[in-house]
Amino acid sequence: MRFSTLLPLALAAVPAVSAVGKLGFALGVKNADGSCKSQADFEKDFDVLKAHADIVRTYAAADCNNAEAIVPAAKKKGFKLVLGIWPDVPESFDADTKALQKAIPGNENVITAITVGSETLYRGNFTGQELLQKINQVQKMFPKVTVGTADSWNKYADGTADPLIAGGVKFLLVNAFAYWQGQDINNATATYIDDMMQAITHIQKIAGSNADKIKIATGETGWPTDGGSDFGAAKAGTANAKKFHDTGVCAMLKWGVDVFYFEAFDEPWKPKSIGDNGKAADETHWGMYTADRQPKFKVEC
Ligand SMILES: *[C@@H]1O[C@H](CO)[C@@H](O)[C@H](O)[C@H]1NC(C)=O
Ligand SMILES: CC(=O)N[C@H]1CO[C@H](CO)[C@@H](O)[C@@H]1O
Repeated sequence: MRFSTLLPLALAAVPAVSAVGKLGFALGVKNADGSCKSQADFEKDFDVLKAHADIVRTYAAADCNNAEAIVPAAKKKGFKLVLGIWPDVPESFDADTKALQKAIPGNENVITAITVGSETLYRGNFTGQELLQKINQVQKMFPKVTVGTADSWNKYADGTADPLIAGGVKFLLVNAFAYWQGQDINNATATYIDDMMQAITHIQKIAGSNADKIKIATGETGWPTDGGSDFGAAKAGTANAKKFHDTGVCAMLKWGVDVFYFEAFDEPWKPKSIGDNGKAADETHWGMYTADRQPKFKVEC
């Protein structure tokens, strides 16, 4: 019910960037055995993903030295990149900015943006003002590249990210997981759309007449497949992942919002993490594809 009443509102709120949104992927930088992906590995990834997309994002440029390997792979295969800096501690901030300073100059044509941080506001690691300073610092280093961040939808909706919007940041990725909100699959699309709506309408309100200059996209969304953990009413399973993709992700794309699907391939090397409910959660079954690049379900919009 809520879904259908939201439809016209959503259409009105979505910035008129393009008729149809573009799909992209969050892409891991390690092979199944935990070794670092080489340029050739990234090229194999792109050969599979090109059926759906021509853009991927990674998170911390120095992690596995991925910037150096992925930039030439993207150039060769016609992909665009969103590369990342992990600003939480000075060591990673420095290593990632150095990696980007090596990888980006001369290759700006394949770099859509740099993200400074992933959910740093959600983790309470920075205030909006502190994150804005980091973003501005990186923007000065890369004057030709768009610099922004990725954070959880509720940190945009509740005003925590307002200093970024008021401070002129032009690239804001919004992460929204109905799964981590413990939603039943049958309410997952409504929840995802509501999350994005809340984030987008708040960003547009704060941005005012500058709203159409800000690129807003889903930075991460997805659903774990067979072998994944359940989270409350949110049940892992390949059929549910397909359902979430084919309804939720497709609806968002249809409305003209770009979506980075989390994630492209399973990452079996990942350790179990402790979820908000204190239980160990499996994070190795979120891929649209298996680690050896086999499709798990028919992707249909
Ligand atoms: C279903 O999703 C909507 C939108 O997020 C939410 O308001 C509602 O509480 C959800 N229903 C349940 C049973 O959690
Ligand atoms: C600026 C700041 O608060 N940095 C902290 C971010 O979180 C890491 C741990 O994940 C801390 O070590 C940093 O001090």
